[in-house]
Amino acid sequence: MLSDLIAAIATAPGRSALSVVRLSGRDAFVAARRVLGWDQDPSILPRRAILATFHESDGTPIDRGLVTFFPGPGSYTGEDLVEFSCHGGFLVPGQLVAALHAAGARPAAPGEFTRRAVLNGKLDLIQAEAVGDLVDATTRAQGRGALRQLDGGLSRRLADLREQLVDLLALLSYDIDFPEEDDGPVDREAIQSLLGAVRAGIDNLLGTAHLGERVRRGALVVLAGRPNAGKSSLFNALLRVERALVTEEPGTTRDTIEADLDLDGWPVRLADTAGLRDSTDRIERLGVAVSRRYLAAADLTLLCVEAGRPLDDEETVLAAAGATIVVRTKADLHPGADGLLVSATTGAGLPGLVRAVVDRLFGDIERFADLEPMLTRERHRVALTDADRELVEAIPHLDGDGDAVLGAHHVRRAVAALDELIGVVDIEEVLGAIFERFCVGK
Ligand SMILES: Nc1nc2c(ncn2[C@@H]2O[C@H](COP(=O)(O)OP(=O)(O)OP(=O)(O)O)[C@@H](O)[C@H]2O)c(=O)[nH]1
Ligand SMILES: [Mg+2]
Repeated sequence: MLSDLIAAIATAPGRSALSVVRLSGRDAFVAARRVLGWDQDPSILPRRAILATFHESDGTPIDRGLVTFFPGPGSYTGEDLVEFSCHGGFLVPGQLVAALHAAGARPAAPGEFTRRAVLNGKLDLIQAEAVGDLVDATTRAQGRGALRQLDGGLSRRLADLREQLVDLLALLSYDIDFPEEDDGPVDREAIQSLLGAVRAGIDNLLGTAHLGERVRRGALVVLAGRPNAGKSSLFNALLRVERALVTEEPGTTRDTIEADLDLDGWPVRLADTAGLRDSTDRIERLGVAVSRRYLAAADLTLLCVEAGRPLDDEETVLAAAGATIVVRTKADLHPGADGLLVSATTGAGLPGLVRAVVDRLFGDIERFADLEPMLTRERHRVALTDADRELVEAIPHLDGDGDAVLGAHHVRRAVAALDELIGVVDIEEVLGAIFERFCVGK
């Protein structure tokens, strides 16, 4: 099915050597030919770049570049699609899009190309999300994860689970339709073990959600500790730029400062906080309250304590809390002290700290990733939790005395939850939520 014709610039705006403009939908080739000034179809070779001149509707040349025709369904969107490579910058791509609009296309909405790819079965929803994640990725780990998801690993795993549930439904309907069959009732143990297998599969996937979401969004690492402990200095050293103010005066940092950081290929959001102490200064007190909120939300806390100084009571409590690494700061001033020693001044110990942080946050991934594709979004987690809840509700109805009709009803709802997740049912609403965050031309 070909839908109305859309056009948009697919590359980022601004000065650049090249830019790509996409055109997709009904009569895409007709509109393209008008812009190319071709009266008729000079035997288009699918998926081959052709050197051509692009024109405004009055015939004025805009640029000379490459044009590639992708006849549907063998295109990204599944429709007839044309890609123009033109020179970048502010003028040419805009003129080219305007010419395509004059030739009958309308501006594409954000994510509309990928949305069409989903509607035409070229990608499922999980893969479409991965397209967005790959474009948004800033670290190697995020890129790897998105690519694996785009490759269909998670989709296949979910489709397997769905298929097992459909098998289960078939067994149940047989039981409902032919309860008195001579063969005897459907084997209850087979039903229970199939259900158990699906629940175990769901459980394994849910076990990956925590890390998958952490990789996609970046882990929140909070620098905390007493005033003057060297938090802001460490923040700057890790960022390799003087971002936060540093002074010898305790209580320098008031507002929490955040920065995205690529730690050895892993995504981290690093936060520098106000030093923890009871202060009479109103503004500093507000800052400390914010620090505590960050501490509560942290995936990992780096508790900064000057080397050689024993931990006080509050630090001892914080150090014992789950995800905390005690970092011994200003090591250059305290040679021979114990612990994870770092010096923001000399840079000593920083590589070891980075390794420790990455290992604590992401160390489990290698173990997981080989076994299961990972869930990367709350949407995935919620859908699988819903599916599992339905299966739990089905259990009491699936033994010999239960109501198989009711059991089947719950299993069907579990299938529906998976369908919505993969995107095989009426998904307009889900699509809307996913694609509104895409950029135009994707
Ligand atoms: N010699 C040495 N001095 C350091 C080091 N790190 C920080 N300092 C000094 O310690 C003082 C406090 O550093 P900050 O980074 O501002 O400490 P902070 O923990 O952010 O302090 P507040 O924002 O007040 O909570 C400054 O005078 C820094 O120059 C270090 O590794 N070595
Ligand atoms: Mg500070």
